Amino acid sequence: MPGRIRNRQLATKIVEADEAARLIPAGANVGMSGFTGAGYPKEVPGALAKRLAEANAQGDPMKVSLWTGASTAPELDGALAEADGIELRLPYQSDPVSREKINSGRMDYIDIHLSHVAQRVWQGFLGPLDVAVIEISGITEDGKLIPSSSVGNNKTWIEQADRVILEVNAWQSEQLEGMHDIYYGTTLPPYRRPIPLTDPRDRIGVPYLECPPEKIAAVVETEAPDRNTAFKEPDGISRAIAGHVLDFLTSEMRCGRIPESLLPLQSGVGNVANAVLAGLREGPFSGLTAYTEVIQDGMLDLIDSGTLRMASATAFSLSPSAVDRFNKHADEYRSRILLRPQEISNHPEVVRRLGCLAMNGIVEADIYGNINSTHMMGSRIQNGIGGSGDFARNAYTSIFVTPSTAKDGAISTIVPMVSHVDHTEHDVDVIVTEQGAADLRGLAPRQRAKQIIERCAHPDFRPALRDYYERSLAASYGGHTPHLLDESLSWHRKYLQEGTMRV
Ligand code: 0RQ
Repeated sequence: MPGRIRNRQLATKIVEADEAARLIPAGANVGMSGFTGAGYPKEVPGALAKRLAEANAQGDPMKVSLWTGASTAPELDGALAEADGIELRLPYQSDPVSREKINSGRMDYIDIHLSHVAQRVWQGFLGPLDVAVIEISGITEDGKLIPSSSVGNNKTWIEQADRVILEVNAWQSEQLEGMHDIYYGTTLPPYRRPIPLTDPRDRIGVPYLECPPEKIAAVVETEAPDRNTAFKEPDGISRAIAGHVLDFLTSEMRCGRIPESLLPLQSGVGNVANAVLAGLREGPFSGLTAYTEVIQDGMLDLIDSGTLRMASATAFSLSPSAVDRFNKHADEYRSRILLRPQEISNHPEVVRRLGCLAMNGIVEADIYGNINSTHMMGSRIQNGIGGSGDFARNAYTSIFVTPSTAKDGAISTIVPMVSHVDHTEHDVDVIVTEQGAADLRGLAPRQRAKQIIERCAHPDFRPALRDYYERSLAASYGGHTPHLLDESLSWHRKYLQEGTMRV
């Protein structure tokens, strides 16, 4: 790994992953790097999982609590969950094995706004952080740490942990050096000052993570790639949703509410979000910027086409082909991409000041505009709220997107009452499905219900929604947000009992 560990003192701390994993005690709180499959440690988690599995097999159970930036990959979340080695997980995950353990009650999970994590740890609610395991792309001569393809909570983990294990990954482009902006100015009240960021392009920190050398207990070398799943080609439904979002943005621009360069974009992860980004290339927009969490393929395409001037995020989430493209041209992308700690990329103060346009996927919405982003049938968690709440509440305009049905049409994603609430009606401006867009701004609850049913619901479910709404108007206890409480969750109950919400 020539040139990656340029500091002599830290080069003496190189060990194998097994040895580093032995530094993590049973019951430890472990903060690992990683955000949406980028920049997570690749070697130590596997070695730790082996140790945990052996201890569990010998009847001497051993678990750790795992904190990250967001989701990681099968080699980290999957391996540790498979070994039954995670006591508590936070703040966001999307791993199928972890999901199964959480939903069967064998793993605790705290689903938390991504911008809140650092503060919660500083406040001490989660206990002390024993060990941090952080992937970096290199170490400078004077011991500064060059971050890799995500920043996430790494600054906080390094500051808070008793000891730090570094994984230096030579697979990551050397050209990442200089692409990061690590802000060391956040603090607890009453000492807080404004975050001096008024444009997504602003640099307010330094390009390196800092860590006192005596805290660094081990350095592990690796050359393993990030997870990198490919995106699906946008299907008809994603393209229709993207079309409605673009029509909405175009009309906002024509009304003079937003400029031709739009406002800084935030886009959630997934295929629909990627299709919306792809569609922006065809729209009448230019000189766009992004202030978001994740840079996915669609954003890179927008940079390549010259439509997007600059993107600020905390992580990449690229398909294998986009990673190749990025790694080949990282030098050119450096002037157009900035990666920041998630405390800053998702900071409510900054999101509000910049006036972001937020676009996020959902599980279901109800006829009054409340949103469930996380729980299937009210109880089974899918991923987590992630950063959607950080942006939705503080954005200039908050758009939520979803196909109007799920599970081959058996489920309506527009329901009388959501079975779990992540975003209240107060944080939801626009709901878009392949059927159309409901602009809820300035509307009272009964007006919203009509818009959502007529514009967003699938035609097969519209008559039943109208019927529910009409009967609620006649028989509800209150007329402001009419509901029939005996019936409001009956659509979910029907699905659980009969496998369909259809009448
Ligand atoms: O399940 O694959 O078993 O069929 O849910 O649904 O349509 O593939 O949707 O990948 O766009 O994810 C909300 C989960 C959508 C995501 C969610 C079933 C459906 C399928 C997945 P199957 P799709 P997507 C930035 C912002 C919260 C976090 C966030 C998410 C599976 O967007 O996690 O926004 N958002 N972060 O069949 C029952 C319904 C359903 C349903 C879909 N109503 N009831 N099942 N499904 N709707 C990123 C970060 O913060 C890191």
